[in-house]
Amino acid sequence: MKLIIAIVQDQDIPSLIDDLTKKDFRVTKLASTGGFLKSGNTTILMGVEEELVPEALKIIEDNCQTREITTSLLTVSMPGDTYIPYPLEVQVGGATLFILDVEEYIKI
Ligand code: 2BA
Repeated sequence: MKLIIAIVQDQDIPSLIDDLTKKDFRVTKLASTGGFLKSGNTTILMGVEEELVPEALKIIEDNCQTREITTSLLTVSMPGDTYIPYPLEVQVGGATLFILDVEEYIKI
């Protein structure tokens, strides 16, 4: 078995969870926050049999879009201790995935 950890944009979650559960994948959804943008995203945990990993990845790929986000994280220092926000454009997503081997899967 593999553990898929997927970090996904919040907007993509409703359709993604629907499609995964329709195909009988089990999913746990966690609220998370990106370190760079400091805004909310969603982390999903999925225990998946190895032969089903490609199917799970395809569903994730089909539901998770890449988006351009404009943020004003950066500030430019001006004379006289003034800081003005400087727009920064970053590309977020589709999804960031970690796929780990599961040593044991126990339900009690
Ligand atoms: P954030 O950390 O909020 O990052 C949002 C987006 O900002 C990233 O999109 C990337 O395009 C950009 N970004 C991140 N760090 C940057 C930096 N030091 N300089 C310039 N741009 C930077 P994604 O790569 O699609 O990542 C989306 C979210 O996935 C991240 O949100 C973070 O929560 C998670 N993530 C991505 N890579 C990760 C990793 N190696 N480990 C843990 N979490 C990760």
